[in-house]
Amino acid sequence: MQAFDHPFTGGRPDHYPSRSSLPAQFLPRRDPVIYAQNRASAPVPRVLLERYERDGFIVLESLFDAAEMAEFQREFTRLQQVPGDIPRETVITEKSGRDMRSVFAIHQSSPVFARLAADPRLVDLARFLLDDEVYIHQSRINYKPGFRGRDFYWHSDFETWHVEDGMPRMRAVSISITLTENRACNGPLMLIPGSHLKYVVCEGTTPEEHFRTSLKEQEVGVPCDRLLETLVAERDIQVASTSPGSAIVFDCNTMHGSFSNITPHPRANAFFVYNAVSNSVGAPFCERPPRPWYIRAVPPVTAGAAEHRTEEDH
Ligand code: 6CS
Ligand code: FE
Repeated sequence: MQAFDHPFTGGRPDHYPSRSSLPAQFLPRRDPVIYAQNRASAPVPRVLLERYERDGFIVLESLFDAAEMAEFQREFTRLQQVPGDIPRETVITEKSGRDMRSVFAIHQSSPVFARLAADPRLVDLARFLLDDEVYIHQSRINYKPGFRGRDFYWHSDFETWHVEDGMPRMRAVSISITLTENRACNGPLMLIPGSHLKYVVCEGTTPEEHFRTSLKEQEVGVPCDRLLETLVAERDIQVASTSPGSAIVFDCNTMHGSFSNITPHPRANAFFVYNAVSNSVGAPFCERPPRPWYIRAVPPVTAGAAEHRTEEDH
């Protein structure tokens, strides 16, 4: 399929058009899943690499020990208790009221989570998978409190990061660290294996300041029922239920979601999104301004990225 040329991209090719004039459909993935050339140097066993390439995600059980987890949980509790410590705009509450839903840019608000974001167990894996230097495109804690933690409807992160943040290609990976028990009952991450290999074109258009609603309840940039049914019919949903201190590593385009938490057991996960520097975000692939700094980090200024951004930002 030829790249799509929107009237507003100034001739910049869009290889993954969505929320445009195209009807809902699958487009083929045009990018590798694992970019590394030499798999012998992988920081995880080959069997996990093969599973990641096939499924679009892997779970690394007990990556962090109890002492490390205790520190992360203390820090998360602190972040909730002293809102003054973190910029107010980074706290997203549930649609229904005051309950905290997410806190963004935790790698910038918290020295503890800044250290976690830079931990070699995460960064070395991201660098390997993306075969590039990486930067944090986005970090957050999704805190699905007991009784009232609401769902995250099915979506591909890449579809949003491409359309709204200007991420050119599928060369980013999310690593989610479980801060609490992720049980089958309290709204764990659900993923559709193999979904990362297809790009789900979504209908509709991006509303103004979409992030003010999408981070509470996403209704635009989500797959239609027909395409979701097709993905699930090919390979059924898998639930990432796991203990605290595990890492769920998933490709930027893997379809995922999670249901509401009506149990007394909170489900809190920290997410770090590593983007390849060569895939630095540029102008959005929609007619809206870039999203704010705490959702879409400004990429590092390096020679390559600067040239890349200049070209992109025409
Ligand atoms: O819009 C975003 O970037 C956020 N939305 C979701 C549902 N997942 C990725 C990210 O946190
Ligand atoms: Fe997501």
